Amino acid sequence: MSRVDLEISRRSFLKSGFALGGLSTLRGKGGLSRFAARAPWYRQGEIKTTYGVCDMCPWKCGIVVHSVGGVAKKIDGNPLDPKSRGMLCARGQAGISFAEDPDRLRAPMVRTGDRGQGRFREVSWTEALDESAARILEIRDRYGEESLAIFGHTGGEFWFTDYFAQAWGTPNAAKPSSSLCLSPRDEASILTTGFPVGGHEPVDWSGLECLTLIGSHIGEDARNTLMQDFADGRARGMRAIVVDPRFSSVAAKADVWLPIKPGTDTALLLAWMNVMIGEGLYDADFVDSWTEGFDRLAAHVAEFSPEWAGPITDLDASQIRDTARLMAEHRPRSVIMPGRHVTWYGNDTQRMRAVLSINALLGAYGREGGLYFNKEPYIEAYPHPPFAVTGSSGGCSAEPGETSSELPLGPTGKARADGARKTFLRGPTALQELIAPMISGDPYPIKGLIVYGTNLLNSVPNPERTKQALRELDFVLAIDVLPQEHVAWADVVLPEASCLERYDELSVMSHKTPFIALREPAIEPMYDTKPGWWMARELGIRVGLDAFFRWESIEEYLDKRLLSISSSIEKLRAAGGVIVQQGKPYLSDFEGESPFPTPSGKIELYSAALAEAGLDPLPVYEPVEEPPAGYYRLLYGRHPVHTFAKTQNTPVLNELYPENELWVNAASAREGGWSDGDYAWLENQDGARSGPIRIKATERIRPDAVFMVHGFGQDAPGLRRANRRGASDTKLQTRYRLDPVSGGAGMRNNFVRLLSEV
Ligand SMILES: Nc1nc2c(c(=O)[nH]1)N[C@H]1C(S)=C(S)[C@@H](COP(=O)(O)OP(=O)(O)OC[C@H]3O[C@@H](n4cnc5c(=O)[nH]c(N)nc54)[C@H](O)[C@@H]3O)O[C@H]1N2
Ligand SMILES: Nc1nc2c(c(=O)[nH]1)N[C@H]1C(S)=C(S)[C@@H](COP(=O)(O)OP(=O)(O)OC[C@H]3O[C@@H](n4cnc5c(=O)[nH]c(N)nc54)[C@H](O)[C@@H]3O)O[C@H]1N2
Ligand code: SF4
Ligand SMILES: [Mo]
Repeated sequence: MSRVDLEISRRSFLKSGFALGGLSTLRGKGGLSRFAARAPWYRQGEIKTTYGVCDMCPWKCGIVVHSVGGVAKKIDGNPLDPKSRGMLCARGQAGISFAEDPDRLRAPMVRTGDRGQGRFREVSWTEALDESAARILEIRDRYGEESLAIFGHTGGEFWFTDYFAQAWGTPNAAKPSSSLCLSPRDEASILTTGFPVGGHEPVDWSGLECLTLIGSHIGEDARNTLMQDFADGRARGMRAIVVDPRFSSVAAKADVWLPIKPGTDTALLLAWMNVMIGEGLYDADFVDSWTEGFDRLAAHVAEFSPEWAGPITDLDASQIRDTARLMAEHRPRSVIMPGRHVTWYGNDTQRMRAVLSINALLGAYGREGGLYFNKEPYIEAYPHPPFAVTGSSGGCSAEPGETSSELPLGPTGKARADGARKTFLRGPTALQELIAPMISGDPYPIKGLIVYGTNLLNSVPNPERTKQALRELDFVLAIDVLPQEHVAWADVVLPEASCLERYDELSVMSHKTPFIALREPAIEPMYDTKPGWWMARELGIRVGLDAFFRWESIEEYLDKRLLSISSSIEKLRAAGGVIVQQGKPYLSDFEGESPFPTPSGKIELYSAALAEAGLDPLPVYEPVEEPPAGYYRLLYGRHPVHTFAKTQNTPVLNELYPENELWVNAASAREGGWSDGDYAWLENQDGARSGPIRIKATERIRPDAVFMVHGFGQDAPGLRRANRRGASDTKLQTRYRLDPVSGGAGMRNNFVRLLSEV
């Protein structure tokens, strides 16, 4: 942290301490905390209960927040919420610690040093917003609306990436949760079944008899609902098959673990189909009624026997055959869970098509204990003039009614700059593909960037290229709660109030039981922070978009929307924070109508759309590049108490897991002369380095790969607990392979070696 920054934070720290009744300063001296220790929080005054939606990860569990005297004290799961069902994961419980992080951004700031130096001066909201508006108008006048890119994720992304972007007229709005996460899965699903998988993976857990996971690690991927569902399923005797190069937490709890060679899953999936079809184990009635192209698929997989796949996947042919039989034995109450983070090797849409085809062979779609049909809740949007741009930035929470594959045109007639038309077939705007145009100006210049709740230098591969883009841009606006690495590169920084301190857009969730949930403030915004909806509106009005921001207050906005379902904020509160609607989950609910909105009205095992585009109409196994001698493939994933790169500095979560480790196969570690607990530096195939990171020598990973938890190794001095702890997977991902169907960035094509010093 520079001297200037320290100066500022000390000043605002004292100011805010007094604003909170001196709480934080007294706590530091042990004054109030000694007193408070005697009375438990629930006896310290009147308890105020408010409803909310957890923002500690993108899963959006419903919460109930209890506060006393304007201070949040405890967060519980909302028992009426279909996602939390009264429970939360560790990160959800830590929401208060996240909000009370003393390193939070505290006031609007304008840059005084060079980009990247992190030198700012505090300014008023009026000055920060006037400056931002003037700069983006300047860009529009010189280059057009399209020249402003807007990235967003996390909580209030709707206000910027969806609403502001479409009103303003830029098709270059993107979410990391699309092309760096789930777009191959959802594009595969749209091609195959006509609809995306959707935000909540539609596994009908209550009657499921056999679950297969392909590299999805429930438990480390700590999505609350999934952990509950998996535990309940196992208690009922549900069988579980886990395919993962690593003995993950869920592999440890499964019936079968297949330690597959990384990057070969499509070969395994083809062999499973070969067995199911060859041995007549598939659901012939379902396939006859609801699929198209079965004969072509059958002919295609005929040569891909378990004996063919065995040496490719490094699995036994007999294990491949046995697991195919186990899956089929339980059909239709047997599914391969469509994963979530599926941008792995660049051929990901094809792998996902193979997964979905197996679910069709098992007859699982629309069947009890299989895969239900998600339904969108009914509610109207707040009335607004027609958008200048329609179409979607995609991600987990695209606005109702949008299809993720439109190619929107800006008001000046230009299409998205992410190369959708020439590089890949479909998919929402690919965030990482907007970086190159910022540097090259091709196909047209992108000169401005708004980054809302996106961890630009930790979530997007090749961060050195992103820094180059940040140097080239005319204007960068960062809206965040923490002084993350990329914030140091912004011209203007707007500090947001945390999710416990603000109203937000309603959470409108497609689900088996569609539902709508309220996020309301439990406490006042801390320091000089403001909610995202307020910032979007103030900026909108300043750039001439007043017609889109007619609402006088957020309460009026929410009440107007809720009125379309005969509700209101007051009624929603009285109902316990959640309104649950009727779903249409099973085939029988469609009374003979097709639930599959594909051109054929059926599940398209053979994709005519892919064939027409010159791409493989049936899934094909393509070998991936092998690590060079002396290098390991770099795998990465989650830790149960952290979310991406945003919680490493959260006091209670930092205490639980302060730095990541590198999983190295015990025998390979020994051969390399490394012991458990040693620290190593990592260097990738292009010479990029990160670390030092502690070695975890373990039998739980194959010898050809290493694994680390994503989100560590940050270079952000303002995050005093997280700065420079552990190693960064992102810094070692200097390259990715673009998925030609979805625009997803396959990130597991990077290799590392271990160095004892640098
Ligand atoms: N190397 C690597 N890259 C990855 C992944 C990986 O595993 N490894 N995972 C990928 C996946 S699956 C996804 S979904 C994406 C996730 O990508 P991101 O969403 O970019 O990841 P986070 O690190 O959670 O970043 C959230 C940002 O929002 C800020 N923030 C938190 N709360 C608020 C708030 O209330 N308001 C505002 N304005 N900001 C807030 C945080 O400080 C942080 O800067 O990353 C993808 N990229
Ligand atoms: N605690 C926590 N939970 C989270 C999140 C978080 O940040 N923290 N983020 C949420 C989000 S947005 C997402 S997208 C999900 C992501 O959660 P998942 O979809 O479960 O994550 P992945 O990163 O795809 O899965 C990683 C697993 O894939 C394995 N793997 C690596 N290579 C291969 C391969 O070639 N083949 C196979 N079969 N397996 C392989 C790794 O060993 C690892 O166990 O997690 C969600 N849940
Ligand atoms: S899974 Fe955990 S962190 Fe994510 S929304 Fe639910 S409680 Fe919050
Ligand atoms: Mo994700």
